Parts: sequence; structure tokens; C-alpha cells
Amino acid sequence: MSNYNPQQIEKKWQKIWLQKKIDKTPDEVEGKKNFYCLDMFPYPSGEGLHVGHLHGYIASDVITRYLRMKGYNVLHPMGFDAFGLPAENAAIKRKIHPKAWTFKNIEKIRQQLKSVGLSYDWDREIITCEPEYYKWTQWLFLQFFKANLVERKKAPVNFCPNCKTVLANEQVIDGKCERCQSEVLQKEFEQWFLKITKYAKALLKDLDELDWPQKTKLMQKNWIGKSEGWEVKFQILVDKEKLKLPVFTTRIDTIFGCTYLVLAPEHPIIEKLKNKISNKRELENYLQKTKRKTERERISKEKTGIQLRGIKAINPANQREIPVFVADYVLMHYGTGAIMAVPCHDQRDFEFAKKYNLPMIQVIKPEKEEKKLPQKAPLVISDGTYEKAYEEEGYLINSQRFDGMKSQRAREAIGEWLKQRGLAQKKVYYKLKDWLVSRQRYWGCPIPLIYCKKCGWQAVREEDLPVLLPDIKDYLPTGQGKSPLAKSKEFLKTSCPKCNGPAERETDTLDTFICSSWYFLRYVDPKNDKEFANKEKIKKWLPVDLYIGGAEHATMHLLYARFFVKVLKDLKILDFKEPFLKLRHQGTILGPDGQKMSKSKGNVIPIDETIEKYGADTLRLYEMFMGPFEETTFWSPKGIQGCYRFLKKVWRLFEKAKIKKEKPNLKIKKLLHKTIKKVTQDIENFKFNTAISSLMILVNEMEKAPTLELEDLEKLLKLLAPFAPHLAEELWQKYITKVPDSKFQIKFSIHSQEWPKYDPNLVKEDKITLIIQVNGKVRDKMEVPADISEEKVKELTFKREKIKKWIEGKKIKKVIFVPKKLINLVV
Ligand code: ANZ
Ligand code: ZN
Repeated sequence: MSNYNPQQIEKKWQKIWLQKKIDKTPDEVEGKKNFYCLDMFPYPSGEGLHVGHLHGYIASDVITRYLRMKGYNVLHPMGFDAFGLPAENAAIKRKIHPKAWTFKNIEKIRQQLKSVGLSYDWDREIITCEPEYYKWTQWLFLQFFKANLVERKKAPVNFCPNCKTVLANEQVIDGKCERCQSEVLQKEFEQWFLKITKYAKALLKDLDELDWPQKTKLMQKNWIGKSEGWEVKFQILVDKEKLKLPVFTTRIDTIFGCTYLVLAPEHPIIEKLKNKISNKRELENYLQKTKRKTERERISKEKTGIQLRGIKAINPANQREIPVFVADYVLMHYGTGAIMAVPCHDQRDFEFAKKYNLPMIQVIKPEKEEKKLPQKAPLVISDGTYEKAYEEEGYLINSQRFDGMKSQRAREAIGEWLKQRGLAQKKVYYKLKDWLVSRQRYWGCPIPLIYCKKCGWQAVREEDLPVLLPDIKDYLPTGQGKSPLAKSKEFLKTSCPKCNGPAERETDTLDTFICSSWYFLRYVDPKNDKEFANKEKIKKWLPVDLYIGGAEHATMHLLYARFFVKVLKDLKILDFKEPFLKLRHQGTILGPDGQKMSKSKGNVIPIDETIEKYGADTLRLYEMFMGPFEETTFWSPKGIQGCYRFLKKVWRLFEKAKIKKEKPNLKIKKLLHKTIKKVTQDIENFKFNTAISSLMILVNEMEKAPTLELEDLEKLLKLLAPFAPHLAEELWQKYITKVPDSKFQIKFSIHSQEWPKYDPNLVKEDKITLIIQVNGKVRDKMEVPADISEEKVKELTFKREKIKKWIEGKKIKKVIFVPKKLINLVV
């Protein structure tokens, strides 16, 4: 008798698996279908990984091992998202060069991943900060450049004063830098943008085809933010001149309630109006002030603005003269940068109108008749002023011939009416902005562009790629809006690819989200130095069949990767339009205290210690058992001990089992086959926790059985193999293949065996006799499957002749159902 010693057997098998290359994935295996199961690769942070990071990795490993046993050739690769701010900030803090720091961390994380027994094909590992990789990041960027999808423009950008760099909109959370939580400032810089807005429509539409969590799709949808409305032409009267001013509105039905216009402070028409107004100084003061505000301050803080005195506009619906304001709650980069304000029905306009005492006209009522006014409708308060805007739908009032019309219908009617007079047209806008990709930081992929005074911006010649990131010592951010690379003359000075004259390199580096927008393509051909990946290999593997990773990437990585693939498809470099067909997010694992794991709270459960104590198999099993995979759960020390005890029980079962061949134990066999069915279905539906509990029940029963069949034990091990691969392998080699004439000696490793199939005859539910009562008296009986649902029983009961006569014409007051026993109708 031996004891379960996970530390010993796990190291042993990891070594043997590596030697025997059982995790190596060929591009093709005859008779097998390819399946691409991808994890979101980690960025090499200094803390290494904790148990929360593993949640998704273990699940995808369970699925990979399961599918391999089901006969698929599964690609399951891993790599490192190695460039970027987090690594650089951490390195600066510790005064270590970002490269040294990054590779040190990679080493550690790779070791951690290996210790968990994740079945990656490590020959395919990629590291995005290696020139062999980023050469192709640069090459792909240049394809975008040549296709006119890269643009340099001066733009107000989010600037983090602490990280001293520009951030993408997605990296600003609640006005703060996602990485360091500093308040983000608005600055004007010349920056590089990728024109993702050109793909807004396709990015939105194709979401429908994806098997992704609804919530994630909705987040992308909102981020892209399609808005359908009308552009309405207002006239501005200046002296004797009439200027046209288009505004964008989603509520043209409220136009009779428009009592003033508002321009964004950046609106170009202001230049023309400036000298015609009587309060120019006041205006200029205001414009100066808004320049310093962030977008968030503009829309979330108290609304401010200033009237353009001496100027009027005409509401095209009713010809009324209305005042014109400049206010910074209107943003230049959305719609037309000007709005028609309807204070009664738009909360922002309402607040503004209240503050500046502007007229309000109610034009929508919730209900046709006064009587039906719902309680909660926030409409008129006592003295006739409004508490807040009524933004819902309703019926039109004060709108001339449109009175009484439903607001939805009025949108079409009023829109068409103005359109006929050339005053309105339908319009769709998207909230999505172009993707700002340049960073004034050292630790990133150099942008492969060259500026020549004579020829303008030029792409680096393909044969000159990669543009290597120079190994400079002074890599600290400059804070002047310039990258530290600019300090290296050697890097900076070059010649123009077009005229060969003197020229300078772009010194900004690329947002790391570019590196991770295409990494899944590289895994299929990671060592290729002629192309980013061979076309045939791409065909064999892509798109990714299953992608598992954190929900926090919903609007950045997952949107950018989709954009990349769409562009590459249009450039005929790829022939599919979506990168990830199926996506699942792992739930967050909180610390034992129910809080987010963090070093400062001291509630981080480290992987290494956990494995030392219980072994990787227990860790794996527990992470899959702790709760529904996609939900937030918290770490329970008791829970992991329970899983440890379970694996010890499995070990003892094999140590002690009395194996008899000729005496089938039907009860065990039935339970086993039901378990096969359940575990199979559960793995496919990401219900790992219930798969494991059914395995626990099976093992309990097997433990009690006087004798067991080898064949049944063998199947149990296979079911366990994806979850506890080391233990399953050890017991497999020890008890199954060692038996004389065992048919399992042919293939090495339990992980190369076939997944067990259940016998349909053995999983049939038994029949039972159910008693039917009416008012507590037995009136009938029927044969039904033991696991029949209450609904079905009711349905059958009501159809029975014998019962009908007792309930006919009577109201059923209550139904009492006792599963497997009786149903009682109370009439
Ligand atoms: C009049 C109106 C009346 C509006 C009403 C709403 C309610 P979404 O759905 O977000 O697209 N708007 C248009 N351009 C703007 C800009 N550049 N900055 C700030 N606000 C702007 O919202 C569209 C609505 O947002 C538009 O419809 C406009 O206000 C405002 F009862 O026009 B609405
Ligand atoms: Zn030139």
C-alpha cells in the first residue's frame, strides 16, 4: 500500500510527457479534425500568477484534454504579451531595465504554468517583445498604413501625467489612468490613429454571428454606439446673413420644444460668429476655460455655457427665433458638434435651461388622456415648473398638426416633413472613435515609419524590418510628449526610403494592444521568418474555435482583434472575418475574505504554495469545482481540502479494489454510464463543477462496492483525466496497463486514449408507479420515468379519464407533487 504523493508523481509525469511530446500539436493528423482552443496570454507582471489567473487556463486545459480524447487534434498554445506600460512601470520602479525585468518574469510564469500540468505545445510559444515576433507586428501595421488606415492627426488626447504618455479612450476608466489611477489630462498632440471607425458598421453587425456571452456582445455594441437620428438644418441670423447649421438629433419628434441651440466650444462656426457678437471677451474667456477640462468633467460636472449675444437662430419647424449658446457639454467629435436643445425632454438641456432661465416647452405627454397619467411619470410639479426632463416616449402636444401623434411615429412624420423642404436628412452616427496607437514610451514595438522633409511620412522598406528597439540605457519617459527613443541619435537619424535623403524615424512606440491583436495568428506558424504565418497553416487552424479569458477585455482586446481580422480580410491576407467563434469568460476568484485578491490586502492565494501543499491536480480540481465557471466565487480553504480528500479517496479505491472480471455489478455499471453521460455533457457546457460532483458520487459508490470490474475503473480514470491528469496517468499506468493482456498497452498515456462512451440502455431511467390523488383520496395510478418533471406529471394527470370525472368543472386550488411517489389535486 502506498500513499497518494502528488508532488512526486506530478513532477515525474510532467517530465515524461515532455520527453514523449504528448502535448505537441502537428498541423494535421489523418482522420482527425483540428480544433483551436486559445487562452488569453498573460502579461509578465512581477507578481507572477495567482490562482485567479489560472481559472480560465485550467478550464481550457480540461476542454483541450477532453477533446483530444474525443479524437480532435487540438491546438492549445501559450505565450507572453510582453511589451507595455505595466511591465515598464514596474521596471522603472525597481530600477531594472524593462527587458531584463520582462524576461525574468516570463521565466517565472512559464515555470508556474508548467507546474500546473497545462498541456500547452511549448514549441509554439511566442513572446511579443522579441524581434522575431514584432517584425510581423510592424509588417502588419504597414499593411494598414499602405491601405490608408493609419492617420496622423492633431487631436486632444488623454494624457496620463504619471505614466507620461497618451492613453487610448479605452484605457481611461472614469477619467483615471487604467494603470496608475492618476487623473487623466487633455492635451493636444500629433498622434497616430488606426481608422477603426471605418469598421464600426461591420464590427457591430457581425456580432450577431458570434457565440459569445450576451453581456460581452452588448458591451461591444454600446462601445460602438450606433445612433440613428436626423440631421436638421437650422439657420443662424447674423446681421443680414443666413448661415446654415446642421444639428444631430435622435428626437426630431421634440423639435417644437426646441428653445435654443448649443454649439460645442470647438465648433468652427464660432470663428465666423466671434466678431458679430457683443460679448466676444466673455466668449473667449469661456473657450479658454473649457480647454483645460477633460471630457469627463465636461459632461459630468455642472453644465456651463455662454450665450452668443446679438445672434439668433430659427427653429425650422415653427419659425420661432431662438438664442444660440456655446456650452461644453456638447462635444465636437460627436454628431455635428451642435445640438437643438429641448429642455423638457433631455435632462442635460433641462439642467442647462434651468440654470440660465431659458424657456421650456413641453411637447410630449406620457399618455393621451390626463386620467391615465402613471404615478411615476415625472412631469409637471405644483408651480408649473419641471422637476426633471421627461425623456420617454409618449404623445405629441404643442406641435401644431402633429398633436396627438405617438412620438415614435412623429419621428418619421416630422422627419419626412422637414426632409421634403430640404431641411432634414436621416443620419447614423457611431460613438466609436479612431484608435490612438502611438505611445511616447520606451517599452513597445517601434513604429516603422520615417519622416522625410521632402517626401513626407514613408513606410520602412519591408527588407529593413524589423526596426529594432534600441538597447538604450535612458529609457525613462521624457514627459515632453516625446518618446525616450528620440534621445538616441543613432536610432533617430536615417535615410528616406523614397529619395534616400536624410530623414528621421518615428520615435513613438505602438500601443501593446496592437501586439495582441494578431498573436493568435502567429501560434499556427511561430517560427516562420518569411511571413507572419503560412497561408495553408492559417487555413488549417483559424478562426479560433474557442477562446477563454477575462471579461475585462470586452471592449479593448476583443474589439481590436476583430478589427484587425476584418482589415486583413479586406486586404485579402485572411479569408475569414471574425477571429473568435466562441468565447467564454471565467468568473473572478475572490480571496477567502470575499474581496478582490490583491497584494495590499494580503489575500492572494499563491500558486506555488498551493501546489506544494496539495499538488496541481487538487488545485485544478478545486478551481473547476468551486462554483459555476462563469460566476464570481471565492477561495475556500475548506473547499480545496475537500478536493484533496477526494483525490486521496480515488487513490485508495485503486489500491484496495478487488477486481473481478466475471461478476458485473449492475448497480455500479448503471451509475457509471450515467456519470459518463453527465460528465460529457457538462464539460461541453462549461459545467465543470457539476461534472466533478457526479464523479464524487460515483467514487463513493464504487468505494462501497464489494468487487469492481477493471473495465469500470478504467472508464472512471478516463473521466478524471482532464481534471486530474497526473493522478489519472499514474493510476492508469499502475493498474490498467500493467494487467496481463490489457488492451490498453497499445498507446502510451491515458491522455491519448479514447473518451468513454455510455451505453444508452444503461442510462435509461427506471420506471416507477405514481399515485394520483384527488383531495387526498387515491383515484388512479400511472407508470412514469423516475425522473419525470412536475409539469409533465400534471399534463399526464389531467388527460386521464379516471381523473377527469373528479375535476371536471372544478377549479384546481392546489397541486401537491411528491417526486417518485404521488400527485394530489386539491379541488
Ligand atoms: C434633441 C433632443 C431632444 C435630444 C430630446 C435628445 C432628447 P445618442 O443617443 O447618444 O446618439 N447630441 C447630439 N450631438 C451631441 C454632441 N456632439 N454632444 C452632446 N450631445 C449631443 O444621443 C443623441 C442626442 O444627444 C441628440 O438628440 C442630441 O440631443 C444630443 F428630447 O437632440 B438630442
Ligand atoms: Zn524623401
